[in-house]
Order: sequence, then C-alpha cells, then structure tokens
Amino acid sequence: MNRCNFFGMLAAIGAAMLSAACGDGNPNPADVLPSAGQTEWQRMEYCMFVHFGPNTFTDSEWGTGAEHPAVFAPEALDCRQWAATARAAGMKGIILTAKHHDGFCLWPSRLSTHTVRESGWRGGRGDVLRELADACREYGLRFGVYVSPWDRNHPAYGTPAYNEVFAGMLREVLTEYGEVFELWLDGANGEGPGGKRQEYDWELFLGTIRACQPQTIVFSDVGPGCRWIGNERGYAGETCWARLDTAGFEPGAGAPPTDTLNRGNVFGAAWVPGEADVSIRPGWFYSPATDAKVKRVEELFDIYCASVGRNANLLLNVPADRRGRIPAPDSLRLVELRGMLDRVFGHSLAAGAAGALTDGDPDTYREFGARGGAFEIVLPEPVTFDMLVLQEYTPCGQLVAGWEAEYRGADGEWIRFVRGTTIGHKRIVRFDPVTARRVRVRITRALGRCRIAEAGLYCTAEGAR
Ligand code: FUL
Repeated sequence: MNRCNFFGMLAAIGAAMLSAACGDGNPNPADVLPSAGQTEWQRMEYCMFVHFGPNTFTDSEWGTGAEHPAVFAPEALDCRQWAATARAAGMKGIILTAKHHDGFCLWPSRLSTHTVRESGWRGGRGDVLRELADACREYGLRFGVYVSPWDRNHPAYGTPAYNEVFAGMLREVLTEYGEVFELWLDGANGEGPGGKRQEYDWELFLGTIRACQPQTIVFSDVGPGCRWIGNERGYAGETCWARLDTAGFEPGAGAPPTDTLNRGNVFGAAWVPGEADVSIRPGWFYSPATDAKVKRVEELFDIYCASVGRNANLLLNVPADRRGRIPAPDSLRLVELRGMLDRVFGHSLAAGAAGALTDGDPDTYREFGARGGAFEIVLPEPVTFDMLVLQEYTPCGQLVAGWEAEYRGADGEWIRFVRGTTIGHKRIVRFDPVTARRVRVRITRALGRCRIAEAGLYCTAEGAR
C-alpha cells in the first residue's frame, strides 16, 4: 500500500467510527459529516491572506502577464514580520498568492520562465514561498498557497498542455515546501469573449493535490475542502449551511449562484464549509493610494461576526507593500481588532453556568432531540450583555435550523430578545443590551438530533465584566 492509500484508509475508518458515534436512528440527515481535517480547519476560524507579486509594484489588481519580471523587486522582504503580525493578530495561518492571474511565480518554478528567478531579485536566487513556509513554521502558523489557474503569461494557456503545466506547478508547491494546510483555486477569469479558452482538468488538479498532500483543504467555488462564500465583502449568509450540492458544478463560470454559495444547501450532499475572503484595504494588492483607507476596527469587527460568527472561516487579506513588509497602518489595525476580540470574547459572562454548554470545550456538548428543546443559563446575579455565541458540535453534522433566546423578566415571563436559523461551527449575534439573571435558549427547528457544544454571553461595552 502506498502512503496515500494508507492515509485514505485511516480517514475512512475514522469517518465510519464517527458516524457510528453520531448515529441516532433517524432517517439520518446528519450523515453528511466533515472530515476530521475539515473540523480542524473550521476551528482555525481566522487566517491571513497575503496578495503580493508584480501588481504590488505596478499598482494594479490584475496584471497582464506582460510585465517585465524585474518589476518584482522588494527591497526588504521579511516574511517573519508577516508571520509575527499574523501571530499577534491571533490568526492561525497565512495563505500567499504564489501565482496570481499574471502568471508570475513567487517560487522558481521549473515550469515557467516568468518567476522570481527571472526577476533578478536577490541575484535570481530568491524564493518567497520558502521564506514564508519557514517563517510560518517558526511562528507556529499553518502555511497555505493560492495558485491561480487563470494564467495570462504562460504560453501553453488555452491549450490542453497547460493542464499538465498547472498540475506540475501544484506538485512543486505541494512537495517542496512542507505541509500546505489549504490550497486556493481561484475561479476568476477575465479573458472575455475574444480571449483564450482553457478547458480545466479539475480531476487532474484534485488528483494531483490528493496524491501529494491528501490532508490539504482545497478551496474553490465548490470545494471539495471549503467553498467561496459568494462575495468579497466578508459576509456569510445569516443562514449558512456547511453543506452544498456540488454535482454538475465546477469552479468559475460553472459555479452555483453566489447566493447559494453564501447560504449553502440545507440538504446538500457534501460537507463544504464556507470561507469568507475580504481585504483590509479597498484592493487586494498594496497601493500607496489606499494607505489611508485601511478598514476601521468596527468594520473589521462586524466582518468577523458576519463570517466566523456565521459558520464561515475569515480569510482577511493584508497585502505586503513594495518593501515586502506588512505596512504599519494595517498591522496596527489588526492589533486593535485583536484587542477588541479579546476584550469582548475573552471571557463569557455565562462561563461555568450550564455544564458542558459553558465549559469552553468544543468537544463536550448537550444533546437535543429532533424536536428541539431548551436549556437555561442561570447566573448568580443579573449581567448586561449584547452578544450571544452558540456553537454546534459539528463533527456530528449541522442540524439546527431555528433557535431563539429569551430572558426572564421581572414578572417571571420569558421575553424573546433574539432569534436565528443556523448555528453550525459558530453563531455570533449582537442585539440591544439586555440585563438579566436567567437566559433560555430554545432550539425551535432541527433536522435531527442535534448537539450544542457552547453557549456564551458577552458585552461589547468597554469596561463590562
Ligand atoms: C479574485 C481575484 O480575481 C482577485 O484578484 C483576488 O485574488 C481575489 C481573492 O480573488 O477572484
């Protein structure tokens, strides 16, 4: 048995054991489950995207592929500074645009003549991928790569031979830089009606990735590891299922409608959780023109709640500048956001009040029947809160389709203050401040027996405890 088959067999045994543990005798709408790797990925929640390449130096978003490689000339590339920044921001990994649509490779690919090698940077011996992979390891971050299938430089693009070229490039990045936790296959293509047409061999690409690193989470419009959330604003749907129907679809022009990607499919046949990508600046690449347009911390906090808080991972783009460093306004903003997230979510006002539901452990949970149910958080004294966080135990699926939260009023009546549909890995909701000692969460609709892992109450007001 070769190495890949062995890992595949282990994964299959793991999945079988898990569904036995989750089994509940229902017609089993829960049988679409995440792989162990997808659960681990969803628990990462927040990562850094870095757009960097010739566009950084030409002030463009989409290069033509005709740029002279020498335009790529960072004077002070420092991937350790990127990693230190991501780490301080509480991000769990970094995904770099190893090759954007202009075709320029940030590693010295043997399959292209449009790379760091031809740029003359560092005497043609530079390799940004190597430097970032090493920095991520040093800072305890996961390392990921974005490789654009659309290539405006490669002479083979538009012919069947390009598929082999692209597969070969995937092989290079997946075999020469250590573990790659996520591989981003961008579906974008701007060739237009008169442009080159490439029939992508997705089977070949996915097979290549599986053979090199079977654990890599593959991002595309339709997964299979995780899916695009359908917009570049960082907003998942208020209802957001991790499941998706992918049959008959493919990345790019053949993808499902963006509102489907945004919400997922309640009975979707595959587990393909959402990833929300958004840039901290107006563009994806660095431009001096956007130095004063870095998103405000309140805006980033809202994005965080609308992505991580709606069952999707947040991939926040922080472009490196022409020196090859994360610029100061961006890193400052990331630290501010971290401060706000820690201040608000660092301590739940409900900690310890409801057993497994409030123990901070995502692997302990309380089960509810297919008809739903309720749980109560009883606090020693009244607290003021304006945020509620709920988490499902997703290794057994995503089952909750409706819930509401109430507090007990002065006359003993239950007063609803918020309600929603899906929960999934995490649901964060904000509402007008409530002061109460007793809070009740009711699961009003479930697809089957469901499991709630965590429930937390938080307050955004400064100085709240
Ligand atoms: C899009 C690309 O066209 C943008 O340039 C950027 O890379 C974004 C993340 O994906 O499809």
